[in-house]
This record gives sequence, structure tokens and C-alpha cells, in this order.
Amino acid sequence: MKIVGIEAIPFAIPYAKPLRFASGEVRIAEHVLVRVHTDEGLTGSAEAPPRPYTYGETQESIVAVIDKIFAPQLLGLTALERAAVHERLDRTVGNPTAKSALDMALWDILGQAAGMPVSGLLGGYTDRMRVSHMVGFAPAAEMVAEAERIRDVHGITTFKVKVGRHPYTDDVAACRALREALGPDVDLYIDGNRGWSASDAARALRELADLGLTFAEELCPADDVLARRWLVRQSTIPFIADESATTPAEVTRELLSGAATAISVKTARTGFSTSQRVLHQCEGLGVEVVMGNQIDGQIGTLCSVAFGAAHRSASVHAGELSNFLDMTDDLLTEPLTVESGTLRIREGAGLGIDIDPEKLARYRQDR
Ligand code: MUC
Ligand code: MG
Repeated sequence: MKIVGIEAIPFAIPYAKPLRFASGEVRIAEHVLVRVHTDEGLTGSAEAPPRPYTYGETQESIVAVIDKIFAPQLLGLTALERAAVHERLDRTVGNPTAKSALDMALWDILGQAAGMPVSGLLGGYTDRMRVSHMVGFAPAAEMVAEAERIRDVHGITTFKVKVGRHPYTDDVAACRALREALGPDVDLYIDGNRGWSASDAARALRELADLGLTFAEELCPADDVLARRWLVRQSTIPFIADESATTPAEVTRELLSGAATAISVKTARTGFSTSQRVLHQCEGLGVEVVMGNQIDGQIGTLCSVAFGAAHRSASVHAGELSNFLDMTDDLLTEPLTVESGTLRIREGAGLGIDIDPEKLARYRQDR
């Protein structure tokens, strides 16, 4: 299982429905397909989604760091030497989605070599997760229409509402319209992507108090250190750290300092190996987690569901596994489908990422 080649292939697939949120927007999925080849002819795959507003990575930087730094460091190691792989990757700071795609591609190789699904190797708790859908910025009536469509077509009954606009009262009105239209049985939570000040966030939380929200995520910047702790202390619902908790050390800092009370686990930024460390930290500290989404395509979503379904604590809450529904196309031979509000892992060896060569040829940007 010696690593003999690593490819970082940029591709671009437009969104049918762009997602807008406080820190940015996504109109085209300009991601990087990462493929790791072994001397026995196995190929592990994963995708890296550049999110400059969250990690500083771009599509070009992901390709460059893999081609110029990571590939030369990893060639010759085997898929069983993941700790050694991570030691080498960690000599370079940052670049979380590039590192994570490499980690997950190695797990894909392990699964294929063992003839077993990666989700089973990771923990094998269940074979599916309930799906949560993100509702991006739009006029309130459009947000309601989108949530109703997603519920009616896909059976999804958990929605993460993007907030963080100015004035904050527009977001409060949108959340109220969603609750009134969808009724009490739907789970609603909010994600501010650091858009509000702590004082606006506190006002918004008070005005939203009767809506029965499940969580609040990253309402204001983590760098507003004292203001953020002040905000979290008065929140009556768990306060999820996302952008502020992208490594095990940041998770420790955010939780122990009282700046967050729950964690978003994203395989796109911590792969499988480091996501397990984060998950075990949260379990040990008695903190809830949500499987988040880095606005992944179908490949990244398969990785998220493989990890989430593998662990009891990661599958308690619905996982954010539906962003791919807004894309015009994807690379998999057999597209993912959400059925009755749930997404299943792929049975079979590895991660089950079977890439359609014609689609890859159509969307890749390096030829
Ligand atoms: C999310 O949960 O915030 C948007 C920005 C980012 O870093 O992730 C997405 C979704
Ligand atoms: Mg978030």
C-alpha cells in the first residue's frame, strides 16, 4: 500500500441555487479532487473545497500545496502510516482542506484494501444520518418557499438558517416566518458566520427566544473574546463553534474558555483522523456535536456521512449533508439521493466514490 502518486485536480461545477451567508457566497463549486495512488493499483479519493473566508485556501493554493509540498513528503509512505503522514503534513501550517482530503483518500485506500466500508472501520454505528438543510440569505418569503420545497421533495425536517445580516431584525423576521410556515415539529437552528456584533446577537437571541431554536452557531467573531463569552453565558441554547474551532487545540480553547458550548465537526477540515480526535474530546467533555458542511459536493458529503454514521455521538443530530442538492451536476457515477430526509452511507469497500470519467473530463480545469 505504498503511495506512488498523488493528483490534485481542480474542477468547477456551477450551482443552480447559489448559497449566500454572512462571510461569503458560493456560485460555482470550484473544488479540488484529490487522488492518492498506491503501488498495488488502488486509488483513494476525496475532495477539498476552498473556503478563503474561513481558512484562507483557494483552489490554486490547494493544488500548489499538494503538488509542491505534500506529495513529495508523502511519496513512499504507506496508507497504514497515517500518524507519520500527519506529522509530515503538520510541518506546514494551515491548509486544512488540502490535508483533510489526503487523510480521507488514505482511509479510502485502507477500506478498499480490507474490502470493507470506511464507515465500518471508523466505528460502524449506523448506516445513515438524518439530513439538515442550510437556508441561505434571501427575502423571508423565498427562504420559506425553499424550506417548504426541500421538506416536500426530500423529506428533510431540520433547517439551519443563515443569519448575521444587518439589520439583525431582517433575520429575526425570516426565522419567525420559517417557524410559522413549517410548524413546531421542524428543527430550526441559526448560523451567523460571525456577522453580528455580540450585542446585536444578544438582542436577536432574546427576540428569537419563543421560536424553540435548537442551536446558535458563530453569531459573532471569536476574536471579540470577552464579548463572546458574555454572549454565550446568556444563551439558553447550545452555542456551536464552527470557524472558531477548526483544530483540536481551538476546540479546547473555545470550550474551556466558555466561548462555545457545542462543536461543529467537519470532515472537510479535519479529515477522518483528526475529526475522531475532536469527537473524542467532545465526548470526554460532555459536549454535543453537529456534523457540519463545508458546502461540499457529493464526494465530500459521502465522506461526512461515512464519518457521522460511524459514531453514535455524531449522529444524534441531523447532519448538514444537503448542499450538493443545489449543484447542477457532480462527479459521481451514481449520484447521491436524500430519501425520507436521510442519507445512507455507500456499502462496499472504501468510501464508495466511483467517479464518472466523462464528467471529470467535462468539469476539470487543468486540461
Ligand atoms: C457553515 O456552517 O458555516 C459557510 C462558511 C463556512 O466556513 O462553512 C459554510 C457553512
Ligand atoms: Mg457555520
